[in-house]
Amino acid sequence: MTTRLRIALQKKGRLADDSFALLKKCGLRFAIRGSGLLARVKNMPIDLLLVRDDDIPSFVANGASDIGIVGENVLVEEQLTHTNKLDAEIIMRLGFSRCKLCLASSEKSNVKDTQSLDGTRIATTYPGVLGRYLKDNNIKAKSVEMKGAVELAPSIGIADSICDLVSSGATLEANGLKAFKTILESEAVLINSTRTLDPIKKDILDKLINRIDGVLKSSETKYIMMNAPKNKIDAITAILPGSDAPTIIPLAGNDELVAMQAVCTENVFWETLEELKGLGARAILVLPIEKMMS
Ligand code: PRT
Ligand code: ZN
Repeated sequence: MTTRLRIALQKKGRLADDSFALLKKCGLRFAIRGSGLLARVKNMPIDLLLVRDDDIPSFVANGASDIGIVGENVLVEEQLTHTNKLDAEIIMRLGFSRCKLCLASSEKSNVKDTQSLDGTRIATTYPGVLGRYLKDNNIKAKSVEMKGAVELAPSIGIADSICDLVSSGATLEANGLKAFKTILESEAVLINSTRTLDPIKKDILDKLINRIDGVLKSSETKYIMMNAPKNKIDAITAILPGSDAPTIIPLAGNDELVAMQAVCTENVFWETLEELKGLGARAILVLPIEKMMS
């Protein structure tokens, strides 16, 4: 039987689509169908274990899965609330599903900042992270644990403030709440355990990590091309974000302009293009890079 690396992923929810998309960009071919718990990758010795996100850290810790993709918020919460130390750690940050765990209160509430939390009740689905924050900051507030709909707690009178995940802020606003403190910043992370991995699985994992690294780098990296005045080459080179020496190509029959091309490893914003134009660059093109390997 071939040795296969097992990756635990959220089956359905806010992390699922981006996790599947990342693996597909890494060249993994698979289909998610029906209610199955396992999906087989067709072109690599990898199986996907499709579960609820909260189970991912413990599945990785107890060996039911070799690695997993989960929100850092869930990883930290599971680490803080498990009775035994959970053997799961971050291998790589993945940059999607970014959110913040925030303290928030109603605009009419007496709780306006962290100094006014003593003696009050805070509703949350994150008792572990909230408990650690309160303890580290010596705040004497009571945590009211809920399983969901935390944003409704102040209006129904079961808490004075809440501690919940925020991404766009629309949910807080719709419930008349305002964030006054971020206690954790989170994004999707790739996790494994500290156990020694079977050498065959280790090879598969190393290959996957290299590909993920390539996908993440190429998503920010752009190829930029333009025509530029010869006397502005240095000034233009200086503002190209995260690029090495650009390629300079003469233009037939033109003594004043050259073609410049460069790989920019950081985001190229509109502001940069406006600056380039201000320096006399013309016909500026920014192209995506599909794959990278250094
Ligand atoms: O079923 P399962 O247990 O697998 O999923 P789940 O319902 O527990 O989690 P899910 O799918 O909602 O979220 C999975 C992960 O996505 C979270 O653990 C975070 O790491 C990440 N994430 C990113 C978010 C959000 N953004 C987010 N905005 N998770 C939840 N929210 C909720 C938040 O709790 C609040 O209710 O969205 C609301 C706020 O959103 P905004 O945009 O209005 O601020
Ligand atoms: Zn969950």
